[in-house]
Amino acid sequence: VTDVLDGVRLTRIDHVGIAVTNLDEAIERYRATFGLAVVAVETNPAQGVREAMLKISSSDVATPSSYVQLLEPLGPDTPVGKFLARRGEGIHHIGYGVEDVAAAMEILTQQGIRVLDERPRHGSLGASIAFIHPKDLNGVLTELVQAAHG
Ligand code: V0V
Ligand code: CO
Repeated sequence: VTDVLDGVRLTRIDHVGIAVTNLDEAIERYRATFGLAVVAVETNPAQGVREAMLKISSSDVATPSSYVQLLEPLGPDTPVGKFLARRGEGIHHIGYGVEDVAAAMEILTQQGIRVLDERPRHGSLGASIAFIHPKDLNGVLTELVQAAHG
């Protein structure tokens, strides 16, 4: 259980989002370098991306996996398209796990943190997600991830 004074409880690092210019080449690079398995490649028009989730498997079965998320923009006037034009390829956001993304959004809004979404959005692998403005978290675009199936 969380409350406003304690803030939002983060459960884990779900994924690191990396902006890339060519998704297929980036997938091959990360596969060849780390042997990561591609568990999903999805187009998300609402977020303006085609993205791949590459699984970092934990050796401890009790620990949930985390992911590298490779993000290719669908066009220049999208969050990742603007980021690439401004900064080039690199870390775009970090996604933290939360138990209840809607509850988390409410707590953060009450704290005066700018939540960029009015309601949870569809994320990869069936997750519910919401973004927090980078200027309110020390320059880091931050995503809250409520995974599918709890
Ligand atoms: C922009 N800025 C960033 C940033 N993007 N700072 C850190 N990390 C980023 N990724 C800074 C930028 O340098 C400017 O700072 C300022 O914010 C305004 O930038 P802008 O280019 O004018 O961009 P805005 O304001 O139009 O949009 C920035 C925000 C936007 C963050 C509001 O990108 C957004 O709503 N992002 C959330 C959605 C998203 O990113 N979706 C793609 C991932 P200065 O120069 O003024 O100091 S989708 C995903 O992860 C999914 C589907 C999933 O995980 O399942
Ligand atoms: Co993400």
